[in-house]
Amino acid sequence: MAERTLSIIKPDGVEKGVIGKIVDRFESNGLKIAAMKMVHLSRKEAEGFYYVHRERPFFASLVDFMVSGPVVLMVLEGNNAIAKNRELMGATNPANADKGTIRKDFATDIERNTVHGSDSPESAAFEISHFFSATEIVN
Ligand code: IDP
Ligand code: MG
Repeated sequence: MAERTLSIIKPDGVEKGVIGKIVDRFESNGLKIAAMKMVHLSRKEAEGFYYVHRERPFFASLVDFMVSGPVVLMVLEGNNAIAKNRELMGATNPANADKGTIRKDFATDIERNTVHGSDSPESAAFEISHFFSATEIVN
């Protein structure tokens, strides 16, 4: 089923200079870039994006990290894009991530884990609309 999902290359991924390598993983595995922009998130944007995690003990630190430098926001499109992106990303904690996944290869730790990917159709719809207007996404 053709689907869209939100991907973020987090500040550690931009800082490490692996934007191109990460985009290549997506394009080489059947995911098309339907929208893309580099931005430096405001605290308000980052807090709104991670609203579901607001009660978690790591929330404040996570928001600090996400506003610490620029990020690359992307809409990825393809068959089962949500699950496919999560598979390419690997586990949240890179120590537990499978070989060959983005987080295994590039992440620093459970917080600075290089990429974000939506985890359900509902979160994908919320997250895409949080950062992109309809006219910014190509068909
Ligand atoms: P996910 O990104 O794999 O979906 P979530 O549980 O949704 O993982 O957590 C969102 C983000 O919060 C993670 O990607 C990571 O950056 C950060 N995070 C998650 N768990 C921890 C933790 O235990 N300590 C610090 N940061 C965490
Ligand atoms: Mg998540």
